[in-house]
Amino acid sequence: MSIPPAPRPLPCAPAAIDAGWRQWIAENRLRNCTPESMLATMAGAGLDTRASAAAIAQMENDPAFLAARRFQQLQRKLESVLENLQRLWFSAPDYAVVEKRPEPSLDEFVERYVRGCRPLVITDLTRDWPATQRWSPADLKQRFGHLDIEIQAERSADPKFEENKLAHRRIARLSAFVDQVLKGGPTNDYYMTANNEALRRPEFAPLLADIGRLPRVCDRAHLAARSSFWFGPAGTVTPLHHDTLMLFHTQVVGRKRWRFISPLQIAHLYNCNNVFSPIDLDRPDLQRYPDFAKAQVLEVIAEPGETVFLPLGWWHQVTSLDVSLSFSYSNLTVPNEFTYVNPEIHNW
Ligand SMILES: O=C(O)CCC(=O)C(=O)O
Repeated sequence: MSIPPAPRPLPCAPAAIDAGWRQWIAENRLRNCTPESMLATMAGAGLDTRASAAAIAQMENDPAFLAARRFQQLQRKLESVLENLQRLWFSAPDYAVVEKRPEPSLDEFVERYVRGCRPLVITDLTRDWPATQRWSPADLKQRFGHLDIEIQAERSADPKFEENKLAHRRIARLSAFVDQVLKGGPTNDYYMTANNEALRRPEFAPLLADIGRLPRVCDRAHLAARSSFWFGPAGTVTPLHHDTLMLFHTQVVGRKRWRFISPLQIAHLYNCNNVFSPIDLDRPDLQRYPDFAKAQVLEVIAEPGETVFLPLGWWHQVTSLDVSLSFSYSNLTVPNEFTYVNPEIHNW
C-alpha cells in the first residue's frame, strides 16, 4: 500500500520537499515502493523531479531511516514466526472449517478450542433456555418497551461508524426502537450493540432469568457483569476487529453470518488503529491493501439456538441475516484478561 499524499494545491513554483514529504518517502520505501513510482506521485503533486530524486536517494543513507530498517527486519521476523505457526495450524484438515457440534466435555473444550484457539459453534446449549421460546421483538416491547436504551444510530453515513461509536450513541425508547427495527427493513443504520449495558440495569434482570445452562467453562456468578444483549435489523454489520478476551455469542432469534481470520494473520490486516482493520470483507480493496489477498477467511452461519465460541484474538466481521436478538458473555473460568499493545496511527 502506498500512502496517498495529503492533497495540496498545485503551486506555480515547485513545492519544497518538506519534513512531511520526507516522512512519506521513508514510509513508502519501507513498504518497498520503487523510487520510480514514488517519483511519479511526487511529480503529480507538483514537486521538482530532481529535488525529489535527490530526497529519495538521500533517504537510503539517512540514519533514522536505517534505524527504521532494523526494526522492520525484527517485525518481518515476527511475521514469519506467525506465518509458520499459521501454516502448522492449518495443516490440520479440519482447521479451515468452523466446527458445529454439541458441547464437548470441559477438558476437550479447554484443550481443543481455548488453548488450541479454534472457533466453534455449539449446537445443543440452549435447549433449556426460556429465551429461545420467549424472546422476540414483540416480547421485548411488551415487557421492556417503556424503558430507555442506548443504541448506535446514524451509522450508514459514517464509514468508520464502529471506530467512532461514541459519536453514534443515542438514547431511544425501546418500544419505538422495536417498531423502527420491524418496519425499517434491512439496514446497518441502527443497532443495539454490546455497548448498551442494559444487562447491568435491574429493570432488565428478567432477561438474565431467561438464560438457561451455560457452557461448562462459564461461571454463572459473573453472568450479569460479563454479558451483553444485541438487537437489530437484518443488514447490521460489525466490521472486522478482534476482541481482547474470549467470549460466547448465543443467537436467540434470527441468523448471523460470522467470518473469522486467525490472529496469526495480523500482518495481512493493516491493523493501524486499535483493534480494527480497515478491510471490509464484503468488498476488500486489494489495490490499497494488497497483502490482504494472503489472508484466509473462515465462515459460518449461526442459526437460532446456536452459540459461537470466539477464541482469543480471532478477527471477526459479523452480519445479521435476519432481525436478530442475541446474547454474548465472557464469564469464562479460565484466565480471560489479556493485554494488547494497540497501534494508534490515524493517518496511515
Ligand atoms: O453480533 C455482532 O454484530 C458482533 C458480535 C461481536 O463482534 C462480538 O460479540 O464480539
